[in-house]
Amino acid sequence: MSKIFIGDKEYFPTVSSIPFEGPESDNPLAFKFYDANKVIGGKTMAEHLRYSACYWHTFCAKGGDPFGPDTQTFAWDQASDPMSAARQKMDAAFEFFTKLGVPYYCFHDRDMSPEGESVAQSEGWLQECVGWAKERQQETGMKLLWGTANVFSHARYMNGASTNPNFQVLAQAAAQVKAAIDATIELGGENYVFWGGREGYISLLNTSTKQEQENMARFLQTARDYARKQGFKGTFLIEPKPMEPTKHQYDFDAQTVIGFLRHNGLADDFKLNIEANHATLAGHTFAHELQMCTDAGMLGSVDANRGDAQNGWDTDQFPTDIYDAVHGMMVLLEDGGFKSGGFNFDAKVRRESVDMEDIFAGHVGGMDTFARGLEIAHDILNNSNYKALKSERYGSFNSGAGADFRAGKLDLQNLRDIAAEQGEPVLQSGKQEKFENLINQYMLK
Ligand code: XUL
Ligand code: CO
Repeated sequence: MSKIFIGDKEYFPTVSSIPFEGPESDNPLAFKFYDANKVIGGKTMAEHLRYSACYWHTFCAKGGDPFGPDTQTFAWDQASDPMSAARQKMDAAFEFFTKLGVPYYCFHDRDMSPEGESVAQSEGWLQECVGWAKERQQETGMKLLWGTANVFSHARYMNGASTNPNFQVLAQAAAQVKAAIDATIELGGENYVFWGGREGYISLLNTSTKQEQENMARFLQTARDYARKQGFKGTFLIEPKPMEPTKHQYDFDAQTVIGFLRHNGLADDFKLNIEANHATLAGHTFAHELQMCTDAGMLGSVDANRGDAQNGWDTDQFPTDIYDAVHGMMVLLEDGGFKSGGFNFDAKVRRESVDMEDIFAGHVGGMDTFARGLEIAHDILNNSNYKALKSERYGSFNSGAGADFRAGKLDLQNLRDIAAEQGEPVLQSGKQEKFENLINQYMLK
């Protein structure tokens, strides 16, 4: 087995580069469907899917839950001081990315670099880590899909960051966002993400929701203006989530966020980062949230994961549901695919998955799921009569009075007169069962 390691130690010695071996392979650490160079509809799988691994779940979270402490032990956490640990963690991370064969990664400031005792110390440490990351990106060819700031874990953010009732806390969040934007620019990041974290409320009794949302908009405008002035050309992304950690998050779902961005003059710079588990927490499907974004021309990127069908919190499991992947890929392909975004695995192995190899297995499964989803969705859209069936439902708008209505040529009196003249419309079947059967036919053939 050829050694791949960054720095002076190999952190995953039992795992080599993950090969593509095809669906007949029994090797759990081989791709069955993700063949990076396979061309589907003029683009390689790698170009379509733009896979990314995340720093936080993969190298920071260690299986702790509200009922018990960590179950997983990481070699890089044994270092004697926080900056040595950060450096070792980065070596492990880049070894992992390289062996897995993902082209992108994502991070929060505090995933990569520890919190200092002052704003200046935190900034200095982050800059040092960014310097190492830049070297490692050059060495491995890895690229940054997006950067972000963790303005939700520290105690000061318990009442929110940009929506905190205390201006001093908002300023602390701004300092972190500024440093994280600088880091993202330095590392050539293609996007910058804002996830609402604790931007929401627990009790309406003590909360001025109007002021908090105005402050959030002003904060985002200020961050955007700073980044653009510094030369950031990438896309800003908002990641909707309906609840958790606050009872009610302001960025509830895609349609809420799209309205907020348009209302606040942010729609030209911001798009959305859709997370599958957040979609289901909002009572939607993953495909619905993607569709709302593409309808608005605002689909930016995807946090790929899944929830648990029986419980109502953010379990961040690796995506394995092929049906969901097919539906999601159909929406994405109909929109022409990713522009600046990609599939970032915002997913973690289970608390009980304590072998170091398990993080490879989780990503391999997720990458295979969307690769197969891509193939099936492409087949449905290009070789079945799916699109024709769907557009037939709207055929009455293609000519005559229907087309005149679409063009804004009819007033309410005209519509009334048409209704009176035509009489009761013939019932037109929605044919849902035929649509569902068609998807299954292409999935199972
Ligand atoms: C939290 C979540 C975050 C964001 C980045 O639910 O998804 O990890 O993706 O802050
Ligand atoms: Co996420």
